[in-house]
Amino acid sequence: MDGLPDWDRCAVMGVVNVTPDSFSDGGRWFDTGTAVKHGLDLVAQGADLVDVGGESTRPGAARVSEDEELRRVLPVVRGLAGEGVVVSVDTMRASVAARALEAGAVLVNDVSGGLADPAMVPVVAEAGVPFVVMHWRGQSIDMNNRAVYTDVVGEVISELAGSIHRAVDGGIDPARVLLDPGLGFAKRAEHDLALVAALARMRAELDRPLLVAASRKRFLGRVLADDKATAPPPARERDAATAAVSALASREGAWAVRVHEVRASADAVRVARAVESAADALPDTLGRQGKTPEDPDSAEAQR
Ligand code: PMM
Repeated sequence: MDGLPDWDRCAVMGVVNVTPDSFSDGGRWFDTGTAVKHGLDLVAQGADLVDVGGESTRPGAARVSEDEELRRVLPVVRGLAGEGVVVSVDTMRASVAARALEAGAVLVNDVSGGLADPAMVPVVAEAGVPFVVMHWRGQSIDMNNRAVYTDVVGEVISELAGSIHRAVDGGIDPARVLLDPGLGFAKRAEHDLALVAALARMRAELDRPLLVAASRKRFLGRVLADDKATAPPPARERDAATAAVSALASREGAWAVRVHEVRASADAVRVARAVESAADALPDTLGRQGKTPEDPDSAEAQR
């Protein structure tokens, strides 16, 4: 991705939520010092970049004020960037994105894909930084009411295509647009699973790098609960399931996974990369590595 280091595998984006109320880690990294230390710990555990956010987007969450979001995010971005960390800012506000970029962030992650704030696309275009466009159907306060689809994969692809258009029309270099299916945002568990199953199609049809953010989300709780009568495990007991999605996403060619617990996903993407290299080296009857000696058309067989 233009403007970022070149990772030769799926990257791992560690999450630092400077919020009192995020669904899985709200309140844990709420003061600047703790948040910066946590970001550095995530890098030590294998994160390639760190996503800093100051506003919870869990279902039902109300917005925080701009001043409060700035107060939470800026010192943490500054602290991490000052230590050489590749920082992205998770915000729907253009003003917060602009100030975070000044403070050292190098990527803007907007869960609304530019829809929440009309000033966002111009700010990102002017800064010339990579922009994550997530599939989004409206603010978290009532997003669950919008989890209605007849063909979730087709609709998410076409709505994301609309967001790409708006971003590019607004001056953002298409080479700097990243896409995210928005797992858990106006989606039920079956929608999230269908989207994870369709990552390759999404990549093929939209032809942009994908960020996959399954970390600790409800659909994983639902899968682990096994049946509807069993309570899902709490968010912090969904990290192994998250790492499983990281391996799958990596195998489907995702650009990055966004996770709260980094170590397991850092291992997962490295294993997926090693398997991919091994697959590339296999003689392949379809001819990916040239024809095998047994192939009647091969030079060997014709001798
Ligand atoms: N999910 C959350 C926050 N930011 N950003 C992107 N690009 N994709 C997501 O799915 C996403 C996000 C939800 O809250 P969390 O920070 O606790 O994961």
